[in-house]
Amino acid sequence: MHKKLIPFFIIMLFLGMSILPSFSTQQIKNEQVQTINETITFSTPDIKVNTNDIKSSITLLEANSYLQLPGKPILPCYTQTYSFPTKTTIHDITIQPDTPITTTPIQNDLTVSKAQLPPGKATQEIVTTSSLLRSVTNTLSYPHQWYEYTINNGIKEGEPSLLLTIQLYPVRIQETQLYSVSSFTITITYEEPVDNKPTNTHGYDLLIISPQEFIETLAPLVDHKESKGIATQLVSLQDIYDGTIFETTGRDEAEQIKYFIKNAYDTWDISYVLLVGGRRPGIQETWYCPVRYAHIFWVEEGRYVSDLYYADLYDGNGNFSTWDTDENNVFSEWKNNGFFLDDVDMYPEVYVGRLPCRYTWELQVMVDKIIFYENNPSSKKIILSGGDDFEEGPDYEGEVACEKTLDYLQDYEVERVYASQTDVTTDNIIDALGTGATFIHLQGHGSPVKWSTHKPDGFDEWEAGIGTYDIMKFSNEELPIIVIGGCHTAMFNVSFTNRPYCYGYIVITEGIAWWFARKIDGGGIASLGYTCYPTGSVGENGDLDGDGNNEPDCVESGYGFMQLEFFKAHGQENYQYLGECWGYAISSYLDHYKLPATRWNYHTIQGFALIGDPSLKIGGYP
Ligand SMILES: [Ca+2]
Ligand SMILES: [Ca+2]
Ligand SMILES: [Ca+2]
Ligand SMILES: [Ca+2]
Repeated sequence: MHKKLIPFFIIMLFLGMSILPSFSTQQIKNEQVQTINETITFSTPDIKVNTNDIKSSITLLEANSYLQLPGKPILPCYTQTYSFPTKTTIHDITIQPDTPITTTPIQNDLTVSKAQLPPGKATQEIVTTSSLLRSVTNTLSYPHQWYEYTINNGIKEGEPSLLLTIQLYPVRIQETQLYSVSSFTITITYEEPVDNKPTNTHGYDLLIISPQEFIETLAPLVDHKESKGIATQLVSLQDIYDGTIFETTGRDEAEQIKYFIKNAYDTWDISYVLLVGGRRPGIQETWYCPVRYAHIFWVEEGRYVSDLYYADLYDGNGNFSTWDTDENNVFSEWKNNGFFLDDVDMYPEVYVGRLPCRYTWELQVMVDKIIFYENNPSSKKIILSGGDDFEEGPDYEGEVACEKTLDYLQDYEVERVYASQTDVTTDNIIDALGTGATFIHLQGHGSPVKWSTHKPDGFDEWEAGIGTYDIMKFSNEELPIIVIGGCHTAMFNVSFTNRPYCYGYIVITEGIAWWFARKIDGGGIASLGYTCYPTGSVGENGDLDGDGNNEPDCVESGYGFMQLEFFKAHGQENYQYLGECWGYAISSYLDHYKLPATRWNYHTIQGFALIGDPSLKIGGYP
């Protein structure tokens, strides 16, 4: 559903004025109609003068979120997500900032937000112009509205849900005045569906989609999954394109696959989708199992692969989530110097992972590894490795994020390979790993072929880290799930002829996340990383994730937050299947950072990829 934004161009206009959503109110006489009525109150905002730079910053006691747009003042705001059973009809949403609006003069320029950049680029460009307060708010108030909201369809606590996220802006500025309100009244009128249960009789848990070449190799995996109680349906791409099972719908192969997944979700109530097949060898880009490119330009990156496309089946209107709402055949589009064109829901309904194999032998390795893994219970052990990722900020961000993992995995044995204590090298990580572990969490900088970090304050040099060819050295018996925090670490559209972001390092045919997962005799069982630039967060600008505990921003937003939500899903929320943890992380990130729409957060969400089996039982079956 499109966000309803109410722009205000002259701030005096809305003094005392009612704010009505831009859709019509219906006459409601149904007994099923329910109403949420809520008042959210705020203290008087505090304008603090920072003694070090004679700039002011604005704080608000109840804020649980911050508006941080580059070059503009950092403003406290408030986010809340309401969840309803899926197919709930929302009849009306009224969000009313209560009068009076208080006006306070701002004496100093405000601290402005720095440009959001990916890890590794975060130190290069910082906006410091002192007169920005006036320049951004000369004629328009900032932000331009008191609130915005978005309605999406996804999964909350295991149930298909309609998710309404409201972002309130109780503090706004114009020129040198601060405008604030002490409360908002929110009224939501909605109607839950009468019967929400799927009516299918032939349910499946796992759908495996594969080209014909790989079908035979997957047969033992289907048998194994069935033996563990995971009802599995294996379907060839040809069957999807030919309409053998469900009628073929869609403008191209990727959309036909997505419609098939939607039909399987509706009819069979599937939870997991395993896509089998990567890029075919060769100069031309062709795929064993097609991909969808998202087109949100950020930094120098104009497009990137997003398998989240296949997981986000429905939007907040209950319609098929096309990712191309302006219908120009460019998906998830936000050009370099243009507007945000496609309204993308992004909340997953199913959990999607991919084995981007090119050869039958690679797939055979993965099938054997998954069966071995699930039949052999794991230790409870984690390897953490990181260093100092950003030149600015007092923290060693990679180490801080790694340590935070232990908040969620409290009974785990831990081995640390931190740049502040030792050299971050493949050999040291292999020593720490020993015979194996449940997880490896690497947090730092990446490329399709390399992961590394820096020693504290040693930004001119790189630690040796792990390169693609170092993966040959791993000979562990127990197979960890590897979370590789860094840019492009899960890129799987690389080839001999397509090697962006590799900086002349090494000639490769496949990415580091996939090589880790499909290593023969050792390595991992699955990897998570990014198919594009995610955003990094550095420094300290408040309790960005709004959990009431102000921590360094590197664990509260950006890629650090995403990865930690993955660990939280398993360790704290008790999700047992790999794909559920991936989906939890994506959904939580969306709850916090879908609004306001920003290029860097959309990259981070759409790029976070699971290279592995989404139905994998973490730690194996007992
Ligand atoms: Ca489009
Ligand atoms: Ca969705
Ligand atoms: Ca926090
Ligand atoms: Ca913080």
